[in-house]
Amino acid sequence: MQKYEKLEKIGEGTYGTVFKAKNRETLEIVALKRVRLDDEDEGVPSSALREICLLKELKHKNIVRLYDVLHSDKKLTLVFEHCDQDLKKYFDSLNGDIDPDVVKSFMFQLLRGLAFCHGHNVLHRDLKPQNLLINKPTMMQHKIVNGELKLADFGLARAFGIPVKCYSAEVVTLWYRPPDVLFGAKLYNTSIDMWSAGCIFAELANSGRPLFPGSDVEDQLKRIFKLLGTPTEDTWPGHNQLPDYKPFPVYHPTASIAQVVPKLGGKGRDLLQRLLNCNPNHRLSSEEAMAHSYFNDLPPAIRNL
Ligand code: Z3R
Repeated sequence: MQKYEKLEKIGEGTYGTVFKAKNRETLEIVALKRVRLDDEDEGVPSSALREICLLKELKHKNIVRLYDVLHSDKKLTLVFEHCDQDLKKYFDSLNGDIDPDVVKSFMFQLLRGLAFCHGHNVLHRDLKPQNLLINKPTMMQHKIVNGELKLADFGLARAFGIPVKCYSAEVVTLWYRPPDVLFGAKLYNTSIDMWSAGCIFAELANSGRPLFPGSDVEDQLKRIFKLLGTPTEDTWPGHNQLPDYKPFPVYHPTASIAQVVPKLGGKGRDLLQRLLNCNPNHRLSSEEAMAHSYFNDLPPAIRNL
């Protein structure tokens, strides 16, 4: 730890506080995340350590790099690439709307990061604006590089589990959780992240207004079904067999998703609808979503960013 000079606190994550820090030798700026586990006396489980060390190999421009894993005195500190801001702070700082081209650029980068991780069989399981990091536009090799977006905390959920409360006693948000998980599904696959990506897409399109800001599991599901319709045995066979299933009033899908994302055009709404499918088997994959016609006019500079 002497290797780093701790600077200011930059975030409160699910597992611990994040600090900006400087490598004393290279002067490189990094983000240090001290992971707090439920039972500090027990030390870090070896299974978790193995999982985390594998994440060091996950290298992609839309994934926050995990440079190092420091393990001593039963404590765990993760050394990450530093980024300018998280998407939550960006939303909070806005005074006006996000440009539709920025919505498209961020959404494409989010999907590309997901495609890379899913291609390596790594799920996120807790995607939310707080763990999407952005870099402000900069000049690179004489070109303006439009804000980059990177996914943080990939794979941590499998290593440590998702607690009900953050280490800081803050409640873990349900806003980005799909109905299958809310009904207690235990077998996860990549579709869990695709639902969250849909919720984040709508939030981007609405300049930071969350789509389903539920207060508890029941309220969360009610908000989802009021917009998309209550699932039936036809639309989602077997959903009523899930461990925490409970029946809901029969809501019919609202005439159009257009009312909730008025600034998104027809193609964007179609993509959103295909991500927000209650039946996990019918949700688009990240590769399919990247190939959607909404992205047809994405500038090559961003496609190749
Ligand atoms: C890795 C993991 C989590 C975080 C990382 C890197 N960087 C974070 S959170 C961050 C947050 C801000 S700046 C950098 S903030 O000032 O916008 N809260």
